Amino acid sequence: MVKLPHALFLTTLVLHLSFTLAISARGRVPTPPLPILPLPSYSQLKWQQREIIMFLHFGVNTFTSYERGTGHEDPAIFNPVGLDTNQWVSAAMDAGISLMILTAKHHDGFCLWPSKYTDHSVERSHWKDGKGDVVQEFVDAAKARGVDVGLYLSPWDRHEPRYGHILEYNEYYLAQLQELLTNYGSLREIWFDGFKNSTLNMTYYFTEWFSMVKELQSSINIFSDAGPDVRWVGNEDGIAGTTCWATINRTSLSIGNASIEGYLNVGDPRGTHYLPAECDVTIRDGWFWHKSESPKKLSKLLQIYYNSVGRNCVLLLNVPPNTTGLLPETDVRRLKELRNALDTIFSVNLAEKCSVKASSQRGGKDGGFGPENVLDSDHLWTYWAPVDEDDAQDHWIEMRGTNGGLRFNVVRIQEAVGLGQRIKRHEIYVDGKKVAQGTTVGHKRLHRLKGGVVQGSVVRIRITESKGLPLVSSIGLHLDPFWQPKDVKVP
Ligand code: FUL
Repeated sequence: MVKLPHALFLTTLVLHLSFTLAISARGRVPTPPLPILPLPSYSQLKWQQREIIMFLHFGVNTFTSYERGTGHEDPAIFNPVGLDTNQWVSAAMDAGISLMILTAKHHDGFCLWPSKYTDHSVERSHWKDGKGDVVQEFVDAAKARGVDVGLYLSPWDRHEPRYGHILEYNEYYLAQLQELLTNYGSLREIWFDGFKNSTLNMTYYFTEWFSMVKELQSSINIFSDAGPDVRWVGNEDGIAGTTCWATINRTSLSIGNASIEGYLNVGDPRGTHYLPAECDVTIRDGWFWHKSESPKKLSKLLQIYYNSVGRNCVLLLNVPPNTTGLLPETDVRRLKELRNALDTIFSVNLAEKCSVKASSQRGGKDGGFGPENVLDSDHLWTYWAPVDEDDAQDHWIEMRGTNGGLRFNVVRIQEAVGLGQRIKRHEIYVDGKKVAQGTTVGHKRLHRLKGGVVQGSVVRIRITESKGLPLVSSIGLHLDPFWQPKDVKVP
């Protein structure tokens, strides 16, 4: 018979042992690697996943056919008798777009909402006898269908007499900003255009404006040449640098400074801030609607997509409403064509049918960081990670076609940017032959192969240089039927 003190001792020993074992068993589950700073914010990650955002330039310029109004326009000319913001939203949704940004006020100073601080607005137009509010109709239509909204409010104002009087104008601008940020619910992006072309001396109090924005809406992204959440890409052609870091030194940036356009285009591997670039470009020649213009060809839009989204940026595509207040049918059709083309190219990933292996994998087999993660549907939080000790700087991942050869002309690579942008250089091989190489990857890197369609059975992606260990979240091999480089015979 066991005496009581002995029984207690034994029970304690058993409990202690099983606890220790449990801890050590847990202790063997491989943990995610440490991130490499700077990291994106939650709102930046969400923004980057949108890939395409719709921009809408609308105002008195739509009726005068100017690109930059003088500020002397008579508000009475603004009369979009058939305005239908539902049609705008339908066009965006059909194109797979989840965020739309409207010019609440452009450089001419005319306000699309009845601002109480000026009468240079819809209030003095004939539209709805001066009782309408375009911003409200836009927001209502979008929100009713689950589409997010953002607004553009031009700092340069050619109408407002306070412009040029620094304190008064800054207060006026801030007052309008507060109207927009408090009366229309949640906004996902606010656009501060750095452009001004004025002889008047004007300093903008961006610091105060930005602080007020964040105070009123915490999940909003602020766009300007210099962020703080989204930066300009340095041109209005939809072209990011072939090297494009989401990181940059914010202290080297200033708003409206043409000399930093190159730096904005490329970013900085040693950047202290995560500040990804947005590529604004218009579907037509002008930002505003002009009768004589027509939308860009599908091939041009696809090229823009590859050069922006395919280079770690977001594409902000402007589609201007016409004088009726509708998006032109030609443009709506082109948007649909773009969506269909993107779906055709990217809905099939030939790599999914491949067996996949890598140079090494964190935590070994079944550790949770294996190369199979690049073929699942999560393009952010499941990823392939090599082992920590592997400092050979030749990390690779290989896909082998199971049923005969692979035939593709686009390679997609995505990094687990939630843990920091890392890859500096990479190369792509098909059956041992190099078919493409590049530098940064980031959220998404697309290679349209210069040699056209390749056929082969083993595709190897080598990461030859990175900040710390590379973490690859997704890989795709795609066939783009719209891509036929000149002078290349299709096999
Ligand atoms: C520029 C403006 O001057 C254009 O009119 C347009 O709004 C574009 C998006 O930004 O700076």
